[in-house]
Amino acid sequence: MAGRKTVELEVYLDLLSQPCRAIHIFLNCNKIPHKVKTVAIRKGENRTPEYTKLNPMQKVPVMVDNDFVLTERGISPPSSCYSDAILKYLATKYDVPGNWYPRHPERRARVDEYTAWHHTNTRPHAAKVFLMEVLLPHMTGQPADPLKVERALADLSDTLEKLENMFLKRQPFLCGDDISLADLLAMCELMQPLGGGRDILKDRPKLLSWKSRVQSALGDSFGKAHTVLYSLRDRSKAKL
Ligand SMILES: N[C@@H](CCC(=O)N[C@@H](CS)C(=O)NCC(=O)O)C(=O)O
Repeated sequence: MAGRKTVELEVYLDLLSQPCRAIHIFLNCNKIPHKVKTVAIRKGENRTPEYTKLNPMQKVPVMVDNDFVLTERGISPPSSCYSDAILKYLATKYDVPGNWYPRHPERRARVDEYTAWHHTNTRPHAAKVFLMEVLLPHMTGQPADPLKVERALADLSDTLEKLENMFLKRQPFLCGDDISLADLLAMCELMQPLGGGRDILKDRPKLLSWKSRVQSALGDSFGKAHTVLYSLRDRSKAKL
């Protein structure tokens, strides 16, 4: 029928943003019909009057499901911000396999337990390495400060150890035997330093095996969402 709206779910994303990639992967992996509207942060598209009306916090991601607008409210890293509201909404509303965000109270609480921890650990610590090595040098034209990078890497290392020794101690995925929103959010964050050519998982066999389990559970959607980050990595390698 002419003019009939077929796609009602819209997401506003910049694939250089970690939580945006998590949403992109989740939607594609679960074949949820949606439309992507690209908001390029580097071009200031998150600060236009039109976008500010949609999300006064001027952040990505944003989801619009019919008339329901869900924005990610947060302050820039390294402060805490909350990137899981959209994913939890999508997993609850759409018919996706139960492993993503289990309905069983205890299993769901395990995912919530990780995502609460994520916002003050995995997210700010991995983001800070990217900030120091990629964003700040790009914005100021000055090289990264080695001391600040070293401090950021030490914080991140502490987080990686907790992921290995607590969350993955006796199970293949962060919250149990199958992939959940926790693994998706965590992996998208841990990929971010790669944009500066830094593979933070390369000397950590336990995390590398987890990464390959996560990647095979996500299939093509993982590579697709990371294409832009991979080109940034290739450009930064070319500079070294
Ligand atoms: N609460 C959000 C925060 C979103 C957020 O910090 N988005 C960043 C990209 S990852 C952003 O939009 N930054 C643009 C800016 O601060 O100008 C989340 O964790 O998803």
